[in-house]
Amino acid sequence: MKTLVPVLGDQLTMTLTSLRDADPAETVVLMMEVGDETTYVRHHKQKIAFILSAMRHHAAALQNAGWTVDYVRLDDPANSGSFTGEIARAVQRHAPDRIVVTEAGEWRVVAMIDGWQTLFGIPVEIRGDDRFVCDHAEFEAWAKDRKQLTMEFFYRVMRRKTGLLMDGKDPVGGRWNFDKENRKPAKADLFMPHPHVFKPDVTTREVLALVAEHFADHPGTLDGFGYAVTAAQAEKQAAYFLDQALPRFGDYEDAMLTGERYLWHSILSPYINAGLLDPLDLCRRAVAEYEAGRAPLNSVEGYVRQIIGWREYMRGIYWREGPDYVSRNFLDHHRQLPGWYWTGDTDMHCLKEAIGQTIATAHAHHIQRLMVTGNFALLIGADPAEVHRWYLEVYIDAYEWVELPNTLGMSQFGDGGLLGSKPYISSGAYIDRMSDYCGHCRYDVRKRVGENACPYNALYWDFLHRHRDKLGDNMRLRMPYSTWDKQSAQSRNETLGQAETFLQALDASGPAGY
Ligand code: FAD
Ligand code: DLZ
Ligand code: SF4
Repeated sequence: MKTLVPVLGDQLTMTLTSLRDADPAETVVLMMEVGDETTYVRHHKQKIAFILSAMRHHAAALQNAGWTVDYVRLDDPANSGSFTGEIARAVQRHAPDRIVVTEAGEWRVVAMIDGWQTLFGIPVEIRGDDRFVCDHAEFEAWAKDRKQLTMEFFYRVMRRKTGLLMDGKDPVGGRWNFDKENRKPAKADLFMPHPHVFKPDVTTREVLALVAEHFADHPGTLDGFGYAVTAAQAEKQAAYFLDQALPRFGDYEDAMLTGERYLWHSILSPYINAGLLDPLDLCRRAVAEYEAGRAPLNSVEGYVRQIIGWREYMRGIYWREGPDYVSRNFLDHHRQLPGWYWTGDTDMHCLKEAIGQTIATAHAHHIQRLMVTGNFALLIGADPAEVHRWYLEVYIDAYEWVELPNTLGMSQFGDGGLLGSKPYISSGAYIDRMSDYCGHCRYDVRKRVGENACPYNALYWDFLHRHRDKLGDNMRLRMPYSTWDKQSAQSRNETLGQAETFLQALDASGPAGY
């Protein structure tokens, strides 16, 4: 039976479920570079370059392994520009008896695939994606009937399921979570690891030229593009992380330093999410580092938790909450992001660093995303759907299934607290504690009012004041509300005035850059 197997840009895995029992002699693998995917948001130039180059390299790897691959390039004059249009053309070319596809990672693409059987009049088999530890039914079984979907409890289920860091029924080290040991600020260090920079080969250079020509108006720069684009290169970065960075990953997980983009993070998310690396294999190897005495438990547990905890949990939430999750706006926020979110051109040093490196590399680490750009967007009352679009555009690892719950849920409290019991907000004090940013800033992090007062400070109190009706009863915000209430009326008014002046100036600085 002749089978057409479409392989999407985040399915670059040799053992994909759609290919697993296929007969190479009876199968045509279809890979499609299409305008719809490159422009449904204005992806960062390096994100497009990474995905297209990795797709082209993966097609070559599949061919070397004996598969017949029909590859449609973006600049093919006959390219229809959409997955469905390309399936239609491929059905004409190959006259398959059926289509087999691994489920897509986005509601948008799921809806397209759901239409194919009727449209093309042949059976379409959609297979589960077992590159994840937890499937949809298992997440649903865990989540149903729970009032609060606490990640920590889900994580324990995943620890038991995978056996990672388990000593029989008990967690290794006697605790499930060693995060208390993971909140150290970092200092510049000569021995700090730096991720590999992979010199673009002929294929990547062709893609870089294509992206430069077709996506000149997208955010970011292509200068210095050095991401891995093959499974072998991604593996090289994985081995480097496990050897060089994992031992201090935990200690400095929340730290931020001027000019240091990566610290002890793995920089593996683009490869895991595109399918070039197996997340469970990485966890097993991290645990082996602990068992061999080469990495401490706080680091290894922290790493494992990010992958089988947070990553799986975010995916579960995305599929459980459905396609309209994107339009939730619990706090009724409608402000546009300032244009400098697309340039980094601001005098707030923390934001300049986080956005600057995002524009330069399409990457920022978790605390920059959560407590610098996310925190600021939440404090100013930015529209969560627009904030979601920004994160989906600018980060190389961003696909909606993982980006949306992180942004709209965790960072912007758009779902009213499904993922966290309180909003991730802070004044400048948190950023000062976890980074050296404030020492390089024209603003004074200790001041709440006045010309050079750190904007986060007044905005923080203004946020709490504005949302008292929705957040005032939140037990975890009792302390800050009580601190606010103890202020004199004059001091509170000065703070609110300071925030209002700042927000007016922000609005006057012009609309979003893109
Ligand atoms: P490390 O710090 O080395 O962490 C190890 C791994 O854990 C990562 O490679 C990643 O696979 C996983 N991980 C860690 N935290 C999370 C998380 N919260 N959710 C899912 N996986 C996690 N991650 C994405 O992969 N894609 C996104 O689009 C994305 N958007 C985000 C948006 C916001 C607002 C926030 C706050 C976080 C977002 N994250 C996203 C999570 C996290 O920031 C990135 O996974 C991480 O920065 C990737 O860099 P790294 O590989 O060096 O991670
Ligand atoms: C993100 C992306 C981009 C920029 N381009 C393509 C593409 O041209 N072809 C493709 O197959 N996939 C691309 N992707 C990834 C898809 O958007 C992703 O596979 C779907 O959203 C399903 O998760
Ligand atoms: Fe950011 Fe405020 Fe610190 Fe400046 S003073 S770096 S704006 S937190």
